[in-house]
Amino acid sequence: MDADRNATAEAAEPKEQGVSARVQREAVLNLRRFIEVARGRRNPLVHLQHNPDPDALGSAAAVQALLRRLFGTEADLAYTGRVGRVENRAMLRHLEIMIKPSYKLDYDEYDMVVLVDTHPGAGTCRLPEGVVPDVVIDHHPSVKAMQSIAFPYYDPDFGSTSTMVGALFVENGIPMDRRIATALTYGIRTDTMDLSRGTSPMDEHIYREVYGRADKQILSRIERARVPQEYFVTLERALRHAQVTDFALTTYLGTIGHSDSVAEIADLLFRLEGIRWVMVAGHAGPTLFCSIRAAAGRDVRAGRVARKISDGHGGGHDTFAAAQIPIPQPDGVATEVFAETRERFLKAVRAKKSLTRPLTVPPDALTLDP
Ligand SMILES: [Mn+2]
Repeated sequence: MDADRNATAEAAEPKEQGVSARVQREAVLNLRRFIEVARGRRNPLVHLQHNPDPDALGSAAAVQALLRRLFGTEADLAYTGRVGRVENRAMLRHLEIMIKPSYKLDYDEYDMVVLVDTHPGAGTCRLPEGVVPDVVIDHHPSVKAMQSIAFPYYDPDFGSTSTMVGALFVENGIPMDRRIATALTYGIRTDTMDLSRGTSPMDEHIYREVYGRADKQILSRIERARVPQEYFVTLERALRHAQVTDFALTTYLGTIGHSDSVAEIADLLFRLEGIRWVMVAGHAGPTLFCSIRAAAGRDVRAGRVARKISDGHGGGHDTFAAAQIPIPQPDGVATEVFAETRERFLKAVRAKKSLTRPLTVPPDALTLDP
């Protein structure tokens, strides 16, 4: 067995060396460009993706630590939306990551803006009108040009933004404390589903480095964070409303406390055997939030489906995506917008509507009321 493992390790080595040589070359150049832009700036701001996820939180905390180490400056971290998921709130607490609501800040007071885990023009970017970031660090596929950005560190080959920021540290020999290593580990882990989706060898390489330095106790505390009763109320509704149509599962959560619930439930329901597509929706205020999951395959483009069902108010990756659909005000009815969105989704993924069955309850018990 040990011999086997050694043989595998040897066979993997040349490829691994190629990857790490490339990552290192690029990380050296990227750090140089980052320093060129950041040098002399006394008051930097890191602006996060809307409704920041662990990848946004981890990479932002790491950029803050990088600026502190390079220039001795203290960057503020600004966010819009909410940090909803309990794991993500536990991450903020245990890793002492301080984020400030964007509306409380005066952007004129900052002399540099770094945008992380999103980019101008993306649905998840809520930079105030007129603010042009100096640096953009992101891995989300983009169709927008970034000519106006002094340093666009942008590469959709990476599985997470945390990998990209981690590479700046690791490949340039910049010391990283346990707190930041733990934050980046959790960022990479969640964005790539434990290195199983949208991952490149670069992610594996950087992950190994940061995981080695991470605080495993804290990681486990974050992952096993307690959930409020509300979570089970939402889960029950998700199961009751779930319908399996051919190879696609759809469900409606009714009113949700925070937009992360749709993603959380989508991940859970995607485990159903035989399913290739999942769409979970719920509404908060005048918006229907949708989360989409897809099994990887030829011509599978979840991001495109998200854009299609939302007339451009969505996007994402090939196997996971999200959309925010406005509910017409003042008379729009969320359940009707959901029913319409579901139709468009099933059409977009070409699921046969005649093959519809409820996931758990008999059809006559099906109602979209909460
Ligand atoms: Mn990300």
